[in-house]
Amino acid sequence: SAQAIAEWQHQKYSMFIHFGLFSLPAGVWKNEKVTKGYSEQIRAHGKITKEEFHALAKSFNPEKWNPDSVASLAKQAGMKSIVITSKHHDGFAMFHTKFSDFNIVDATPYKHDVIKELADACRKQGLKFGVYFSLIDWDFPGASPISETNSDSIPPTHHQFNLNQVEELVTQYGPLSEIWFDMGKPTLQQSQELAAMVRKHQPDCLLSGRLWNDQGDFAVMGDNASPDFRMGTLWQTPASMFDETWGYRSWQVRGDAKEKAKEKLTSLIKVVSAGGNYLLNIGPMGDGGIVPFERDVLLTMGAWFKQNS
Ligand code: JFZ
Repeated sequence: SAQAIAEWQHQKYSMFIHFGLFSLPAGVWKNEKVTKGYSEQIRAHGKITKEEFHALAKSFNPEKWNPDSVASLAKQAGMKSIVITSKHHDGFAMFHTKFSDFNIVDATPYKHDVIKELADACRKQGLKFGVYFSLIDWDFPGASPISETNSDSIPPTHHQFNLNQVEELVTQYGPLSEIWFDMGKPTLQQSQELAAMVRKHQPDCLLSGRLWNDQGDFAVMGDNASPDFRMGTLWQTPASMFDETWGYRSWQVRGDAKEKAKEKLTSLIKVVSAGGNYLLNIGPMGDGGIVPFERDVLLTMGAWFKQNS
């Protein structure tokens, strides 16, 4: 609806969260830094077998994760919504799906439905809520071993699985402001079926352009990029704190939080003044805690808004 579009555009500044089973190895596998690729993709770049990766779930117990304080951090930072990874390329679901046991409730000692609890916390605090959902899943033959582009086609059984999980997400987690579909190479029909599934249940949920085949509602720029011309469409810039990774990486060199806040404010202003939405990422640690550096960056930005609004 026109109102949903206006509300989405009005968000301007939101929190992106890359949190998943990948947060636990945090860019290290068998005592070696995995320097290739983003840390949320360590399953592929670290050449971790399916058995090894699935076994990690038994030690995933992010007890420092606190959805209420994450939501209030977003508010203090001046953000209007949160978009979190419900399932990344590694196939681990951060919600209680009944279509695979490889999920946070059934496979870990933690047992909380992270998506449900964050959705509730956002609603309580007046924030919009959306989810990232990867169209590729390295548990499916055809997508694994990883291709260099992550743009593999999606076999019919995997597509049905995606449809099933998307249906869970749009029926069990309250109103979603957006679904951030990502990667893979669906056919036109597959993209249409995914869009139809969402619209049947949630006509006001906006879909990212990475649903492909022109079925999305908003265009997604490259990491930290903004267009040099006025776009004729809704658009968003996802921004990582560090160019090297979105998911937590224990050995990341972080530098000075004030300098980082200045850099991110500069690109936020560029994006928002050109009509885009700015989605700034954080990567919580394997114990669920927020990286202190990232918290400092967000609070510094929030303080700047208060002073300058
Ligand atoms: C994708 C994912 O593969 C990645 O792990 C992360 O989740 C990121 C937000 O999205 O990676 C991309 C895809 C496209 C671009 C950049 C990163 N791009 O077009 O610049």
